[in-house]
Amino acid sequence: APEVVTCGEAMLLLLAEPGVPLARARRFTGSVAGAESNVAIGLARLGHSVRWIGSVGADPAGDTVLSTMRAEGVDTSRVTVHPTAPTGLLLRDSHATRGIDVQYHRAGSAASTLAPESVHAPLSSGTRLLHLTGITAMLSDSTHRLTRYLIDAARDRGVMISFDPNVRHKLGTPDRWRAVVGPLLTRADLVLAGADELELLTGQDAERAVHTLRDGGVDGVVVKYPDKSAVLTNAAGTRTQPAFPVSVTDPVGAGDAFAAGLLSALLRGVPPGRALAEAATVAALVVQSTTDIDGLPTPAQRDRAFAHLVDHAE
Ligand code: KDG
Repeated sequence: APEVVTCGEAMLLLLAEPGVPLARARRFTGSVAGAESNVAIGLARLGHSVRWIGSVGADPAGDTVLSTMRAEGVDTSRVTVHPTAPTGLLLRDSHATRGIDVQYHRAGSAASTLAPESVHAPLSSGTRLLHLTGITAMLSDSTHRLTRYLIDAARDRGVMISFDPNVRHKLGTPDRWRAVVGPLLTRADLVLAGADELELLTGQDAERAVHTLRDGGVDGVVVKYPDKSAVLTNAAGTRTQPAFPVSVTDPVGAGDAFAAGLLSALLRGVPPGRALAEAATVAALVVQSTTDIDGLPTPAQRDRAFAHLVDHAE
């Protein structure tokens, strides 16, 4: 039975050659993107049993997504193949410093048709953690319902919920994000969010939002700041983890990598300070390689990088 369950849209990623703007790029690398599938792969590589719930089209892109998830050892038993709607597609470029150009082709995709009715027994008896992001809630009315259904199912069973709002402005106006995703935050046990995202979703500055969320029943809140530091506030207090100084090849996927690193540590009972440092290590590995997932480490690779980065940070 999977220890962790995630649910969301995984897309075929066409990644432009490094440093070349999307409109000028001639060569593209094929990979798989999707915040929740990234976290699923991250946790699977770190040795956890993970189920990813999603839907793909009956098309070659869907085959790529499914075979990639299966090759990573992720449980795809709840993934449906939609007979007519296509697999979502994402084109993007990558630069260390310039803004990244992202082009979605996902309106009406197979994943946007997901609904509570289409997912059979999402959680299993051994499931300890449900990880969700705001992206799924924003895809369509039915995926918004699915998100709330999964949250209810997890809460009924005492399964821990981690939630990353993952605000993507191309998916909706700030008002819509606030209306749809804002109310989901206090239903989670752990929230991982950028300071700007918390401000957008709660209308409060990040520090105040952390207190409001904790008063609303959220156990732990991780706020990620523009200087790339992360601050975890929970019952044990507040801890700050700076980002490790590494040279960035492709920053996309850092948040998902951080989430996978942190969730793995928490599932293993690692104390908060070390858990944050492991999360920052996994993020540092992902930004040093292209695509969202190439840099995601095995436990041995994480531990080796951890020793190296912590050494050099002192
Ligand atoms: O978290 C990285 C994601 O932004 C990327 O994989 C694609 O899920 C994605 C999205 O909706 O932007």
